[in-house]
Amino acid sequence: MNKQLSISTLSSLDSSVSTPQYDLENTECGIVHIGPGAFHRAHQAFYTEKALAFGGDWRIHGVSMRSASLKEALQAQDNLYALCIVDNEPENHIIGAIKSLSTLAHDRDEIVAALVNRQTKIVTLTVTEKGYCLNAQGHLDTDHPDIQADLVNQDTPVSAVGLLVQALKLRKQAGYADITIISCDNVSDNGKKLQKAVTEFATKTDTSLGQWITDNIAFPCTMVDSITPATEDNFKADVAQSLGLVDNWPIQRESFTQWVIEDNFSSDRPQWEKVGVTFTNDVSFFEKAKLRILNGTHTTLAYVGLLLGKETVFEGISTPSIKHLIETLLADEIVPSLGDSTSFDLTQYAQDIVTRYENKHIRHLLSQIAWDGSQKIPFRLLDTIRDNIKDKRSIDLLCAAVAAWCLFVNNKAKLNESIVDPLDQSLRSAAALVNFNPLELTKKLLSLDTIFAELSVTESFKAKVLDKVAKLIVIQDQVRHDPQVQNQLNLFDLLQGAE
Ligand code: CS2
Repeated sequence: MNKQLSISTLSSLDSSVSTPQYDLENTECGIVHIGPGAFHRAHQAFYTEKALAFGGDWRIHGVSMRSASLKEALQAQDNLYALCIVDNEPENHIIGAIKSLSTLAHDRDEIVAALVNRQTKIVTLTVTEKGYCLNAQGHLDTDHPDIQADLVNQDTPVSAVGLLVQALKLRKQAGYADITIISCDNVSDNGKKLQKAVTEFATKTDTSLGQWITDNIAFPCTMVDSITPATEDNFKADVAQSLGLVDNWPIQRESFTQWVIEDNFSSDRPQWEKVGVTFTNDVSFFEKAKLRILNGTHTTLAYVGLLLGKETVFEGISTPSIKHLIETLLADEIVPSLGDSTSFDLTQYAQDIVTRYENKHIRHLLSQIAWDGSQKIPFRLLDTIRDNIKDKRSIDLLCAAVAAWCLFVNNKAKLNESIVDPLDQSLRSAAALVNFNPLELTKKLLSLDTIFAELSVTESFKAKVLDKVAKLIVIQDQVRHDPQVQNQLNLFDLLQGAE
């Protein structure tokens, strides 16, 4: 039986495994991270791990807003975990950056103390799109049940926004700011939107607090990128065999990783620039390109691929008709929406992303990417559609992706399967109300201004999505009848064309 990964068993690891290059016992926390999921542990924690070798008390106190599972899993191993780079040249890293873990439901006082601690200089967040409680206009959604609860119970917030405001209020009372709050989620203008949500919430409770936050706290925008699939049981077994130690929750990711941060801090920070992080005055082009080219095609692959019975990104991109659809979507609709760039070869960037999808070592489930569609589609597809309508470019395949989401919702509802999405109940209720008629459901979904904003009353857009739903229903039925037919399908031709 293998021993457990821990500080005391690190010395048993093969020399090819990288281990913490700083004093684990005596390096304190300088960062609080909210939402320590797989992506944080594969990306920001990786960069911070490497930056810790250059000194400073920059270990991380992780705060889980909902589940205690990570804290329970890692407490047996000194919060160490393996990060496995699964690519043509695999690497194994033991990450020690996370020093402590708390769960809001059980450790609230500990969490607030960490956020108010003068030594805490950075708060980073990966709470996913839904964690910001934003409305379709990018402002705080004051109708959100968590926000409504937190405005009443300001000392026991359940939202990340409410928790941040509580901490900043206490720091203001203590007489110091000296902290930078960094969103690391796939949200356009993520730092600006987080700042808006936090200051709008604070101002509702105390105008002077809202102004103090505006004047003293930096919310830099970022672009984050590394494909990080969820950990499955067979991967854990592989890691145990490879390391010779048991890791209760190892993480895997591709070798490609990128972190671009706006150089706007109201505190000191780790020496991230020494380990590959890009600092710039304007993140917007990096972020827009990545959100649209990678995340836009990821979401398209997820819903179109699932309709055709695919399970992973690799399977989807390996299907000629799907790859042709993705490449045409990029060339004709997404890349042109970004305009010309003198410093960025967008065509090459897009090709590189398709190549990343063809990484046979990565088992990235389409069902995972399909989570939270109502929260992702606005950033990944709708902003591109808006630009293309304005500039009179095609939106055919973008509308096909929206249509595939509508059909996905109907399929899940019809099977009475829950949808991982904050709107699960209302989406499935809407489908039931129209007796699971996909075209009727699509009309209902497109009328949701909380998702589609002004597109919910843009008739040309809605007509095109309905046309694509009708075409996808035919394709889905053909594939269900004869799975082999998909290799003869030319999705692009089938989906193109006026409604
Ligand atoms: C994916 C992202 O699950 C998803 O929605 O599109 O997590 C994607 O893997 C990352 O943004 C890649 O950087």
